[in-house]
Amino acid sequence: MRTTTARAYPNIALVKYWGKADEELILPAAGSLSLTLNHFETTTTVVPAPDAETDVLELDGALADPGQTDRISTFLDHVRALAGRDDRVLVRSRNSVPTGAGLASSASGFAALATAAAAAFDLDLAPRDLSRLARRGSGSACRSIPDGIAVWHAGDDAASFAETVPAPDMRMIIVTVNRARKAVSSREAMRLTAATSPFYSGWVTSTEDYLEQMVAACASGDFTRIGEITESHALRMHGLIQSTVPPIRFLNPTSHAIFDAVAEARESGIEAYSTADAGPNVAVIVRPADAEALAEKLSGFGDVRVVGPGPGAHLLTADDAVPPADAVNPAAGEGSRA
Ligand code: 2P0
Repeated sequence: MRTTTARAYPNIALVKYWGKADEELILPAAGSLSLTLNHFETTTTVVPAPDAETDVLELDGALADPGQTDRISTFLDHVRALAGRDDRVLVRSRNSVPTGAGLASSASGFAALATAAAAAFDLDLAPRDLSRLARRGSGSACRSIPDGIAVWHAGDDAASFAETVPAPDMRMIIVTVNRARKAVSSREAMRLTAATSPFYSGWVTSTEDYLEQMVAACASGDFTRIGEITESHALRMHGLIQSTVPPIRFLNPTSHAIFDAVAEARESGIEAYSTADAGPNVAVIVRPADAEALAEKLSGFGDVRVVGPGPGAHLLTADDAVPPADAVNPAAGEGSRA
């Protein structure tokens, strides 16, 4: 075993994942397609701790709470099973935005952890197998393993991985409306949707249809069709989520105002389309040449940032290792070596 460091970026889906076919294996009910960003990264160092009895997680310079540590420990059990080893590890992870603050993402977190942990345990995984491993941490994490625009296939455990697909260059404008931690997790909200929405089966079949159209639109470089599907599918997802019992609403009035402003921009000749995940923040896809002008128009709604297609998860050198919590904050590491 060795100490390793990896970096991964969040992804935003243009065809959304919302619902599982298998909770244990984290298999999606339908495929999805996303753009991996080149900002908001997570960097994670895995340090072998052969004498420790439990895994330890340091998150953003402080010891993580037991719930977060249990979740990564369960994930690390999959890595240990693949490696045929029982070693515990110390995980140091740092997000470029605070965890739980709207944009910090389980996708970048588990993609970075999967990449660092696989290398720490000397696993030599093919890209698709690394994507399958990341999926076990959080479904959307499998899409942050490959570069750029990635499709995550529905299917059984062997078939359900993400891979890059050809697509035209584009930019995404992230409009951060609210940085608060969301009231309901995606995982819980997905479960409630499958259990209570009368529209769920229609959602699954129509997602498969849209994904097929989206892959074709990406291959032919048809930005207009990519955008139409993106915005329509996002609104369908939010309609579906609002149809749960009890209802869940992630979009707020500012989110709706941004969708309206983007529609107005389209009327005035800037072709752009909106999407939003399980929260009020809005992501807008736009052609590269129009990105700065549209970002300026949207700047009144919140923090705006223009991002582009980013790299898949990758290993870094020892120079990039995340420092120990007690080096960042002397009080935070107390107890971590008990
Ligand atoms: C997506 N989301 O496709 C959708 C759209 C949020 C809204 O994937 O239970 O954190 O860990 O597999 O990956 C968020 O779900 O859920 C998500 P788990 P995950 O990006």
